[in-house]
Amino acid sequence: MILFCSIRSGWATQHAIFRTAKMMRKLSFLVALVLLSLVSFAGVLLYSKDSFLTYLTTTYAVANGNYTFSGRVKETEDPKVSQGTTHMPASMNKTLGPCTDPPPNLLGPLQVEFNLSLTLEEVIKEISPALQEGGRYKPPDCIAIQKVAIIIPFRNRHVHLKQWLYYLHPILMRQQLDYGVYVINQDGDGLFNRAKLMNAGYVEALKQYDYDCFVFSDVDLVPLDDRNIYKCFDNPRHLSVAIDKFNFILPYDTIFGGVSSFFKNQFLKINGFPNTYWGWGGEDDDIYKRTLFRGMSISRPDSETGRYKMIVHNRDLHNEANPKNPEKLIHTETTMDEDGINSLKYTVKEIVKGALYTFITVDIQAPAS
Ligand SMILES: [Mn+2]
Repeated sequence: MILFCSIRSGWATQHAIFRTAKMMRKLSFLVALVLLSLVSFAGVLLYSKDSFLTYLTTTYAVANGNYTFSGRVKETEDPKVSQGTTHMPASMNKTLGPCTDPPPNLLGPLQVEFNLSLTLEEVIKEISPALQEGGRYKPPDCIAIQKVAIIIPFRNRHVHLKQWLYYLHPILMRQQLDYGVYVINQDGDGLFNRAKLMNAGYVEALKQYDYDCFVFSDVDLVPLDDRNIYKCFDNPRHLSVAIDKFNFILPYDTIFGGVSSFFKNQFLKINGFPNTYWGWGGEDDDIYKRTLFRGMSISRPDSETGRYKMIVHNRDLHNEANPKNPEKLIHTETTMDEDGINSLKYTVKEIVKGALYTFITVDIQAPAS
């Protein structure tokens, strides 16, 4: 019995080993099957994810109509990397977050005196270390909320410009804007045309950088409060609402001169500014009417934040008040479609990238004064 059992158990053991081997073969077959299906499942997943992405990109491009191929490519890039490629090492950019709104280091009310004794060289020495060539700036430790081109229509006002630069650059830096300063200099001594120069400034600034906001400023206006942010808003903005020259009140409700800001799409919506207002006056009222005719309103800071100091000066030569300008305003609604950025003609004579600004001299075919 014992022997039998041992024989039997020996047989049983053999049998068991045989069964185990058979099971092992079965098992490894199963494992291989599972692995194979896992691999093919992963393949299907990857493929469908890819085609899903392609599908998304395509519908987005179609839905947005005017999206160009490069625009679509940009969409898929890492925004942090693409934002900073121009000026900073990639390793730094990875850690940059968006700048806070409002900016943290604003001072509020400011002291501004126009008896600045510094020479332009001294102003350059003081301010240019923080800037890139051509008067460009990006906040070093965060990504700016807007890319702003500051456009200054100009002729023969270098003394004013020096003071504007001295006061504005530090303010704009504290406002943490990704900005550039463009001084648009009218060539020759024909009649001055502020609005046409600003149109040319819009076009030229866009050739330099992908700006989304445009601030148009007279050269003689300096803000007295850095909470008046030089950026764009839901509606075109009038920034210079309380100027010392006008006892810090709006001279009239619809005034839109001095300093204003437009998003690119707001500017295009009104066909830019008129090109046909030669000499002083009227163009700012035309721009105001364009804005209303296109269903927008004027945004303004309060009269505390919007305080300005204006450099006192006599009316420039070749910029006398033009009596023809006010009557043109009656027709803005019909003229604005053919007089604007779509009819702008000028030639660039020279572009100089200085330490504090980009100086662009343009021939705007001005009539003799
Ligand atoms: Mn002035």
